[in-house]
Amino acid sequence: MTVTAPSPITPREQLSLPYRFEFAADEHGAILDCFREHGFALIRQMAPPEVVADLRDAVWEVLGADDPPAHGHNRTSPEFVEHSPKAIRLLDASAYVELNRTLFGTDALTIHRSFAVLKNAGSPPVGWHRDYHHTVYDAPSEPDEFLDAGDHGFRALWYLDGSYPDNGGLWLIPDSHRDDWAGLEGFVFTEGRKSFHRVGEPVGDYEGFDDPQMLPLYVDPGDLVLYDLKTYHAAAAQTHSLRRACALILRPSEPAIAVPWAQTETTRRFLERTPERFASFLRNYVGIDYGWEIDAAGERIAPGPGPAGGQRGTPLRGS
Ligand SMILES: O=C(O)CCC(=O)C(=O)O
Ligand SMILES: [Fe+2]
Repeated sequence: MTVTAPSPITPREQLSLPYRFEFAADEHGAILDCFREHGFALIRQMAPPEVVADLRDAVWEVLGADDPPAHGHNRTSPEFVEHSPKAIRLLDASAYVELNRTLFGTDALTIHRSFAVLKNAGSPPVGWHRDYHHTVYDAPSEPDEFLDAGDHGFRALWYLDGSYPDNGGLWLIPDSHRDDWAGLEGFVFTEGRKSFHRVGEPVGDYEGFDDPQMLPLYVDPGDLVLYDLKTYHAAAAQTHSLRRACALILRPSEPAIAVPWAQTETTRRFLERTPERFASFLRNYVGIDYGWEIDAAGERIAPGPGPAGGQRGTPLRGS
């Protein structure tokens, strides 16, 4: 593959950093060292093809089958695992579960949260952002602030149709998870360091891929992308084909985490129908209810028309 200047996309075979960031599924120590040091790691072929095939079907069934998205549209499900019995098959990717056991130092793991993304050709880029949801105001006002608040939280994404820089691909900025990361030269952060934009340009999440610190990832189906909640990332425009992605993120089963929302009906049904062999992963599972939010006075607001109930439309960006 040759690339003509000034394309910002580095050809796959030339992609290089002064350290290794691609690993085999059993290199736990090296994976976690890279993840902690540089804020990300790419693990090759961590899920077997039959699990990937089931997940691809699951994303399509949950987000596309009844009503395929039009050209240029994308959809997300913020509680993917609750909507398709095939989604939990990710727990049959034993290498993934083992990696989490090493990461957390315990065998007792619970599903923390899950989501799915379906993008059709023509979908716009996702601007640079981080998924970290710290509480900006006096008290948490949205569910993500309970689930994505931890200083050591992470995302673990499966790109089931792959992710490539010239077609909707995920890019990230190595080392940007560090609290002392200074930002890109010539850019300023937006409020709460959620994103950044060029000095002198309107405030907003930057959508360019033209700074040398930005790293394009080449992800094949079955590969796992692991990145810190504070690592800045973005996705290019989806020029052609469907792109299905999902996540099933784990955490230690104990201690239970406190959340202010009541169990949703979808969560209740999911817990009831999930086969016994996965029961240990459901201990202290809390689901998510986007209908929960509070106003400035701390009062609970009644569920609105948003993505509560688990359907479609949670923004892709982390804000
Ligand atoms: O790959 C993408 O489309 C963006 C993913 C992303 O930003 C996220 O899942 O937080
Ligand atoms: Fe994100």
